[in-house]
Amino acid sequence: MKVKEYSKKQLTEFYETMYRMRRFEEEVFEFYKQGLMPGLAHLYMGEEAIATGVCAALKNDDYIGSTHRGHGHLVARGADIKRMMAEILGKKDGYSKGKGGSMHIMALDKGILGANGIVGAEIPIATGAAFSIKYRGTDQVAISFFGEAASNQGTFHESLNMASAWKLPVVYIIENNLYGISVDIRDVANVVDIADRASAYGIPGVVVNGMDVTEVYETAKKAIDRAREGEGPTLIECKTYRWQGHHVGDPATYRARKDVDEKEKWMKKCPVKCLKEAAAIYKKISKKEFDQIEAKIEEEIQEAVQFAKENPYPDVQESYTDVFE
Ligand SMILES: Cc1ncc(C[n+]2csc(CCOP(=O)(O)OP(=O)(O)O)c2C)c(N)n1
Repeated sequence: MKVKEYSKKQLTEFYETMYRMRRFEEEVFEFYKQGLMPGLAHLYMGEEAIATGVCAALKNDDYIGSTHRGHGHLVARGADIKRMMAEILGKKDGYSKGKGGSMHIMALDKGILGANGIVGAEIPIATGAAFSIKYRGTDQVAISFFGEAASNQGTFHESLNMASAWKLPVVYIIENNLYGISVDIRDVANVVDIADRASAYGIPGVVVNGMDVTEVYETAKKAIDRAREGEGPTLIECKTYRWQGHHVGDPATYRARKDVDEKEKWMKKCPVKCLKEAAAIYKKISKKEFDQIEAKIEEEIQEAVQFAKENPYPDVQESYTDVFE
């Protein structure tokens, strides 16, 4: 990890963002275990470096197409964690007025064009946003985050072809955590690196260590700058792992059968822990400063938990608003 060349300010921002995501989701998992949460949530734990690194390279008015595993994308864009928590508990002041839950958090003020329960749907949405940018002649960029399984969907191939042919300002980020629910990507794709598929569309394809926030940031920055300058899309594959099952209710026994050490091996590369260790080795952030950062975030998280719990459920009449008739 290249922390040596980074300023204390930048490293602090990376750490704060990743730590906030991690603590946020630990509380979401608790909600589920306590039976407080209607429905499910797909946790981003383990993948924090990806959204953090990519979003650090964006401007405020850029767009994001997010997924069913979207908490990290929202936190990285500075979304209000109180409103996120309230949404997850189905409460009135949640981002989608409590009607969408974890998989349908929309935060247009942060450029988030919606989390999405339909696998692969965020790819044409972000591509469409990139088309609108080109059409309007602004210097914005659209990011599409999606999993490796989504790269087997037709939407992936159609979008990359169109974005390449029209040189659209979009960057495609594959969060390759190896499994699509319980299906191992190695059983359903005959390529080692999905980034290789970029060559079929005449665009750059890059593989990065998705556990290293500095590597993700540097690669994303190059691709984003390239898109902003009108040179078209890039496909970036981030190799990563999710700590939990596919969703909060999945014990992920399929992983244990394949390789008992797999989770342990990946957890040693924890993006939050590794950044903390590297920043300490290079004396960029002291132990006392880390304690202060963590205490500040803990306070924010506890406030969000309390807000979400105390926030009322929406009025029953709300079920008739914001719907197509
Ligand atoms: C179009 C569609 N097909 C299938 C599903 C069911 N489904 C939900 S998540 C998922 C796996 C997604 O895997 P991936 O894209 O790699 O993302 P990850 O969950 O690993 O982050 C599937 C098949 C769905 N929601 N939408």
